[in-house]
Amino acid sequence: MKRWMLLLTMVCALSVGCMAAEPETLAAGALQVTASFDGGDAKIGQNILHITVSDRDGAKLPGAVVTVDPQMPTHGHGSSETPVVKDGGQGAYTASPVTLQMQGHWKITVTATHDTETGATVLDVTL
Ligand SMILES: [Cu+2]
Repeated sequence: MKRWMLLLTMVCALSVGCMAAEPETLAAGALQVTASFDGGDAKIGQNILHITVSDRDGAKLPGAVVTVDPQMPTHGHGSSETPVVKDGGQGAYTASPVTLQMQGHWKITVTATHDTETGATVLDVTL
């Protein structure tokens, strides 16, 4: 498990995506989860989140259970709406509405579960 995470970190460091300005990070877990806001940037109000889920070998993974949990850590509350996640097939998922109802710092945790494996990514957004 530890060796896998080290490998993941190395792969991540070598890829262009991780060096881009996108607020995207890989968190621990066997599944690889990416998430990006429709149109590039999050805005106050309702957003759409595009999510991909891959297995540890990078193969796209449909049929995962994906949840999106937006929280404001400094305010101690979450979103005013619960995002609905749709499986678009071939490892692509869409969450809507991802409602960020006020200015400030949001942490949006995207978690995927497939059989016994999980993976997550956390988006840091300041509006
Ligand atoms: Cu708040």
